[in-house]
Amino acid sequence: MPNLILHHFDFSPFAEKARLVLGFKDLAWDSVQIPMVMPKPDLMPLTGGYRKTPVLQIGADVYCDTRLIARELERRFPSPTLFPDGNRGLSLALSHWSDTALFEPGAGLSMALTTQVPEAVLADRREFFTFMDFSRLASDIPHLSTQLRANAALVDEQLADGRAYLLGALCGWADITSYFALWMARTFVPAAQDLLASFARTHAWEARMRAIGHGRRREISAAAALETARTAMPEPGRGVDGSDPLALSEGDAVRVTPADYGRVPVYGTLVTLDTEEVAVRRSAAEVGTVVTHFPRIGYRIERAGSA
Ligand SMILES: N[C@@H](CCC(=O)N[C@@H](CS)C(=O)NCC(=O)O)C(=O)O
Repeated sequence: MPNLILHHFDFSPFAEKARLVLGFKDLAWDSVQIPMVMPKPDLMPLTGGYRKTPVLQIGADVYCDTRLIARELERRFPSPTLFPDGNRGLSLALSHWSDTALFEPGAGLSMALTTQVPEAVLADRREFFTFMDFSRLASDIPHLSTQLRANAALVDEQLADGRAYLLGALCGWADITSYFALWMARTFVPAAQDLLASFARTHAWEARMRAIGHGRRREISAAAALETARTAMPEPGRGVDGSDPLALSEGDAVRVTPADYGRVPVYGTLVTLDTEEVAVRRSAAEVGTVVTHFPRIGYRIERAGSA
């Protein structure tokens, strides 16, 4: 199998999820640091326009969005499992809660209060994070603080019986996807230390999560990652589910667009469509032919005039 290449930047909270999965599975991986704002000229040939962080590249296959990155790493490296005790569906469903209810108030507070994020990044995110009302951010600090605290309290309640991890004795995706939002709050929101101070069990759990580490990481250049894509063949697609309500067929020209924020469409030829994933084949001079994969949940798929 080609090397795992994570396109990310160290400050990215969503990338922290992916790094922890790599650590949890004790994997060796290559790291490509990408810019925190557009333009991202070495990433676009791989993704076809998707700009969010992180992106996982395996040869000529490009996996966008942590929800799919987790599934794909689990498929290729099943042990140790991210879904212990038969909790796969529940764990994956929890991503939505952590990416919105737990993450968004912390993200709002970090935009309002951080001194660490450069002005160019703040300016970019004002346009990009369409789920935030920047005009009332300053006056919303108390409200956002309550939302962060009330959602973090759910983590603490879950740990109330003394269990080590959210779903029991074993760590998994439920922990990783919940932890990343608290990692962000603690990293970027100085007031988070006070806001979360009474959650002693959560604090101890966070230390266990930090101890997972990031696996075996090596820095490589973006040029090397593009070369890897250019010299690899994408994996065969899984085909199109005939009972899918969109009634699309393999080979159809489609566009795939995040349904939440950063709604940039990616155009390509459909190779996989099922309830887990949508994948399109595309070509670009820098990478040759690649397949770009997205999770099904949270993405809109439409027919396109041309691929
Ligand atoms: N649903 C995506 C969300 C990723 C996301 O919003 N990442 C942030 C960084 S933590 C981002 O893309 N920011 C804009 C950028 O990196 O250009 C996922 O789970 O990967």
